[in-house]
Amino acid sequence: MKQESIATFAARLDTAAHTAQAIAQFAEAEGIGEHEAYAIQAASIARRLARGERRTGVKMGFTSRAKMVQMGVHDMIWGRLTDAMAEADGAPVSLSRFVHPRVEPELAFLLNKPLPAHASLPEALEAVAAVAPALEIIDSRFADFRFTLGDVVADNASSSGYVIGPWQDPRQDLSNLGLALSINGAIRQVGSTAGILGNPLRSLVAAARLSAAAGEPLEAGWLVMAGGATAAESLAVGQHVLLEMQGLGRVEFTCTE
Ligand code: OOG
Ligand code: MG
Repeated sequence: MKQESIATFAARLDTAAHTAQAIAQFAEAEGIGEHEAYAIQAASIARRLARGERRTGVKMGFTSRAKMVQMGVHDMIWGRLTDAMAEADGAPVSLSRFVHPRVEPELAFLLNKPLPAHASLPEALEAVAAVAPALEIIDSRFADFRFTLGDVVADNASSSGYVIGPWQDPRQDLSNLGLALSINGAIRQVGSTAGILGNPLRSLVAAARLSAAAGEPLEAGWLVMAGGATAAESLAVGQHVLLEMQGLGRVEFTCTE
């Protein structure tokens, strides 16, 4: 695929995100493979950085069976996070910047040193300064929230927003923490961090490998979002969203216009 077409698709996705206007899927029709899709993702994030956004880390996608089944995609993917996606814990989140937002329960890692490609599980834990319960707001730029693997990779793995709860000591067993996602006081999803690759630390190891392979090894100060532990829930104005995670506390936000 020509550099020119990569730039064209990157601009199309970036504009769709910027204006909250859905676009049609294109990866299958254009014969876009995984490698080209990641090139489009990189180019669309480069446009955001050129507008002054700052890189804050990496998100993992499809690290749980629940997410793969919900979206019909069966490969692990990753995307790039920027500071413009951050929303404050407990604060109102305006839904006006999204097309059709959804929320999912995640775990976030904060790194205190770089993490090279071939880190072991204990080495990965060594690089973690803190962990937090987290909510990811995903928003596909594709109509009806439907996409192929190539589309969703190009679309930065539907990255759109993230809310990080209170940071906690990572030196505890993170492999099977119960969690409940409630909307307006009603529990909508229950699960466990075990749903994330059997242990969310495996997602961090995978993030280190994939990000380094793209020439961007994980950096000190970066966040890594481990991926949704359960299926995602649709968001609407007026909703209060709460995630409670065993031993790690809670994180929440309210949806406004
Ligand atoms: C793609 C993003 C997947 C996760 O945590 O699995 C993801 C999507 O579902 O739109 O963020
Ligand atoms: Mg996610």
